[in-house]
Amino acid sequence: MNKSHPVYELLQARVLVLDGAMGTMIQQYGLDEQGYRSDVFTSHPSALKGNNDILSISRPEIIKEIHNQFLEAGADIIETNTFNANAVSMADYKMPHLVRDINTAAARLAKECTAGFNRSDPSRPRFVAGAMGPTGKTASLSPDVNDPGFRAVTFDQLNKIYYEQAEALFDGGTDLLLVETVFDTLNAKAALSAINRLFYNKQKSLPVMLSFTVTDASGRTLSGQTVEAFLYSVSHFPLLSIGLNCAMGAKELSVHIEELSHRTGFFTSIYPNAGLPNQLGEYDERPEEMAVHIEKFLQKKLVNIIGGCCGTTRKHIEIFHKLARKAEVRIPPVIKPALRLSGLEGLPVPEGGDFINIGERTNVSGSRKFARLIREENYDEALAIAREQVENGARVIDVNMDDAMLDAEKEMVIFLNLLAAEPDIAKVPVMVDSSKWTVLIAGLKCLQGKGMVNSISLKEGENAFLEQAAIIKDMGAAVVVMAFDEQGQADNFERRIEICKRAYDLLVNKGNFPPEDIIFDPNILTICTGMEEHDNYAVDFIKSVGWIKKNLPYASVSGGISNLSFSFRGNNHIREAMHVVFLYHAIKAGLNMGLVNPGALM
Ligand code: THG
Repeated sequence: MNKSHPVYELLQARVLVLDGAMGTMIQQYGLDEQGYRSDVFTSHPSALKGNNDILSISRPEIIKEIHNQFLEAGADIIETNTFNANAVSMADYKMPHLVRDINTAAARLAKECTAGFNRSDPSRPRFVAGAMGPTGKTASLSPDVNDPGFRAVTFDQLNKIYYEQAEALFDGGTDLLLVETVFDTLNAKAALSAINRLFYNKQKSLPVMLSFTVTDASGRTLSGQTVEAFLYSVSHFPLLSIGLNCAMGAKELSVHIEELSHRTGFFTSIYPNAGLPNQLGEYDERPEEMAVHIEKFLQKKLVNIIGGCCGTTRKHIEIFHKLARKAEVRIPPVIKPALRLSGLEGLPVPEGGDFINIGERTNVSGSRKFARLIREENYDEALAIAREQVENGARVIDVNMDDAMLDAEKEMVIFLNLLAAEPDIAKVPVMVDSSKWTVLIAGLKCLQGKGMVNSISLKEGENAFLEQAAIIKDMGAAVVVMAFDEQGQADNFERRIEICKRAYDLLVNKGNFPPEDIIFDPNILTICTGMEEHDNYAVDFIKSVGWIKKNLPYASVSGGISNLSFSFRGNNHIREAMHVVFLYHAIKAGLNMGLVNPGALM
């Protein structure tokens, strides 16, 4: 990430002001159908009234006038008029083919306006943020209550349309990108992945702002995540800022911005609606009323960027500008690196914290019952197994569909999409388990939370390993690394630590992979097989756990506990007793997660 951009330095010195609502300002012009079309879209086949984004082409003088008003009011950052300028939203107006033109036109207009102000007052640089809205579709929710596994849009489709929009904004010359009004985190993850690829392809990156919206008083997103869970889901991307916009008014957002501000090391932003909607669905909180709340955020040093969303006008921004000028700056806290997972809720895994049980039973090769239910497409009962695990204390669930009789990729997607619709299960993070790379990726594309990939290894060499890690990081997941290399599986202490050390150094130093997102699995192998060379497997595993915790900072260690006792299949009493003794020692040595049958743990 290009931290040398001047906006980073500026944010360390003072609070910046974002502009107000484009939509509300456009409304004041009272445009009719002809007003939207102007003489540019005279024969377009569908109605264009309400298509605000098209005005950057058909009525550029209006858009410039609005930008200039906000700049005069004191905005440091103005947003391009491109909230809906993506192929999904533009399809409603039969103009997805114009996405590129709309975005480049909007970026240029906004840049012309800031350039004017920057020339006349070079002491105060003004920036253009390329606005990218949420699209009208959600990747992690079904629009059809009778078909909870259905999705109107996929991660890949969103990734593609966001890439198109981001590239046009980039080419149009915006200074920043702003992914905003996020109501489904999976949409946001698709956008961030597209932006990551764009910056790679252009060999140049811009600062990226991210702003999400909570739709109920408890502070959840539309797709059900808490503020904490949302933050964990998107923190893999080196954001300029993260914040809240739209939704309820400033007053209602206060507890949520406070939580976000304390949890994140990024700069923070807030640009609420002008209060709660009135009976007509309009936002009419007056500037002085709204300013009371914004001023409190500034006094508590919760935010670095303030502005307005629906219903806010030039007058609001004028007052915010006055408040920002005298405000003390928020210094983002230093957040200690730690694994932080999420489903609908956050699961922090701090150093020295609780042992995390991972439910092993939603695995077609680990449970005959689950395998049968999936083969019979009895997904309700298959979900009941997941639910039971969570009720029995699983903090994460492992999902594995690897079976010769199944299309693992298809089943993974069906099951994870159905699971997302069950809040009592989806509250926990998911570990996507497969020996096939395509299945792992298909699974990640269904997760709005921060999950784990289970697993990758050095089996196919360093290049394949680093390539896979880069993709996993881009998708915002943590990764389980098995102690396996080109020579095979590590089965003694020396081989275990040799491979884990090598994998760690590669990931951290060469792959720039966050060490806290690595979970080592040094192979829990079966003891009591009757072969003497297997007798020391458990002890060697435990020794290697201690070594990893001591020598590979911030990495977690996990393992499949039930593997230990395969020799006693059918004799669950013995098996569970072995597991509990093994865990007693392994946890002491630093094992902080493990795949278990949560219902059976003594
Ligand atoms: N490391 C990592 N992932 C893993 C493993 C590991 N994933 C799979 C496996 N190992 C962990 N999961 C299980 C799940 C179930 C069982 C063992 C490990 C198990 N099942 C009973 C059996 O086979 O006897 C099934 C009984 C039944 O059908 O109900 O023991 O090590 N990273």
